[in-house]
Amino acid sequence: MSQAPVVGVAVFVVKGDKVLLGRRRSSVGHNTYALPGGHLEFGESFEECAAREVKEETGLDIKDIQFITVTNNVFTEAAKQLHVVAVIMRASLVDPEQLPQNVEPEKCDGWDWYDWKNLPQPLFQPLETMLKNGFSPFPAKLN
Ligand code: 8DG
Ligand code: MG
Ligand code: MG
Repeated sequence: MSQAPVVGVAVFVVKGDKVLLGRRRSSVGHNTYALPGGHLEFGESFEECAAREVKEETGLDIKDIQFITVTNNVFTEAAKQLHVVAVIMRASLVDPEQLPQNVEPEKCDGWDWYDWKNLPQPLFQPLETMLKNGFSPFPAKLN
């Protein structure tokens, strides 16, 4: 029997022209670079979920949390089949000097800032697809 789609929230935490990415240890997208994020919990707003997941995964405090877009992702290759409607948010740091911590080392190899023009490979497939479609979390001048 197939599972019902679930809602995910992923966050572009931006600092200058850099974004925060971490290499996944989870079975879906194993060893690919992805945004911090997770599943929407009962009663949460997208903004609340974004702030909670970023804090839980990286220790970072974010502000100016805005909705950007939504993507539809069907993962059929992992052992566990999964359909995620991903709400994509953008945010900045409360304190630009705050350093990311790898709070969930069983789920991620570690977090770092990457130049938008020089992203690590391979990217998590939903992120790769957004980029191929010309998406950028930055204003047009940086595209
Ligand atoms: P949770 O138990 O903390 O709620 O969940 P999680 O283990 O942190 O979930 P996740 O897989 O990191 O994120 C939920 C889903 O969001 C993921 O399975 C697919 C979707 N998603 C995208 N793009 C991205 C992305 O760039 N990063 C993350 N983390 N999730 C993304 O479609
Ligand atoms: Mg999480
Ligand atoms: Mg996560």
